[in-house]
Amino acid sequence: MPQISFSRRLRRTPFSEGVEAAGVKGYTVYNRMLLPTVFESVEADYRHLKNHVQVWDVSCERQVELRGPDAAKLMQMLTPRDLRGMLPGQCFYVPIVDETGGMLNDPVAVKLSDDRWWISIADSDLLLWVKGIANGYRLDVLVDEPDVSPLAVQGPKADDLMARVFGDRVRDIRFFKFDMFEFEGRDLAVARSGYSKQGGFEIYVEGSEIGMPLWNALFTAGEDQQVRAGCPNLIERIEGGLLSYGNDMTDDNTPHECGLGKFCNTHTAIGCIGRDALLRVAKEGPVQQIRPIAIDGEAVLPCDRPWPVFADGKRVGQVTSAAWSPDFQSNVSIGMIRLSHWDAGTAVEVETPDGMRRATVQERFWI
Ligand code: THG
Repeated sequence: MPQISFSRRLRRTPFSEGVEAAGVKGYTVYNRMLLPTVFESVEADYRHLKNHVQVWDVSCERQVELRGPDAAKLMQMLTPRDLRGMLPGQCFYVPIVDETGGMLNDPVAVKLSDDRWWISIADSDLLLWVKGIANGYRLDVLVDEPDVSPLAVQGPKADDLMARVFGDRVRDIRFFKFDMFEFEGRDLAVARSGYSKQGGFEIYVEGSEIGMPLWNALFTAGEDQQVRAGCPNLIERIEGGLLSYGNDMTDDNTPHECGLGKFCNTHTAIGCIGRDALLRVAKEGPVQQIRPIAIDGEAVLPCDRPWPVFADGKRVGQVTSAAWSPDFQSNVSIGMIRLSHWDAGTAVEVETPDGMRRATVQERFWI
């Protein structure tokens, strides 16, 4: 296979030295930055994540910082989720939509204070959209990308490892909340969140200089817990129904098509730029939606382009993420399926690169 060439445009991270020393075997590019995808093997990494604890370099989850008197107003313009009840110390998963109601990103919003927010973005150039809105509407707010790199600690032993480095107070952090913790004289936001269903934390590492010291502190503290370097795991995130922007949805999809209607309060999200468009489409309801799909047969190949889904010879959707699940002894996948065929139990066929496979729409994701 050809290799990807490295250059200044493909950004390294404050933890890249540690990631390489740990023997990273594969990367993807995310927000123009390196994101590890494999250490031992995707299956071995999966097993270790479910049994132990991993440290993930998710620096590529870049922050768009909003700072100033209009920060909260700008944040609400970006999303149909009603943010009025959101308090400092909370994180919200927020669909971001354009003027047509199309998804531009699905980040985690972090409210530091009324006039300071971080938007922890998925893989799209949200900074440009946000700067455009702030300037076009002449808002009193600064928008930039700070030197903040998230480091995730995920897995069943995450609480015990984090308590050794930051103290027992980390155990008190509730899901999608954060608190401040000191490391080498810096105050860092530590949230109970992360792109897995195994539980854990995300440390918003402010200041690249403390990246490797923190990385090393976690590995030293976790030696007897079998801590390893890891990364978002393809199998585990499909089992858990965690969506990947650019893969499972794009700006052609509304939040409702993505199953993110529960994160929309379009009627009360006054100021949201996509509000009128979403009110119109939400009235009819979506005609296609994200579904878990079990694909029969042997382990599928990697899904690097949408796989058409058919029923009775007619196209009824596509699969955009797929992997063999050792725990469920089946291929697990995420697809976008038309209304006529999205009911649980519906039999469909998926055109994979090594042939047509029988498949079944599932009632819910696996974990
Ligand atoms: N953490 C942070 N930033 C991120 C991600 C993250 N930016 C990129 C990407 N991941 C954004 N996408 C997601 C997708 C799913 C979730 C978070 C970010 C997620 N969803 C939970 C679920 O679906 O079970 C819970 C959502 C909720 O109940 O509020 O965690 O992972 N910092």
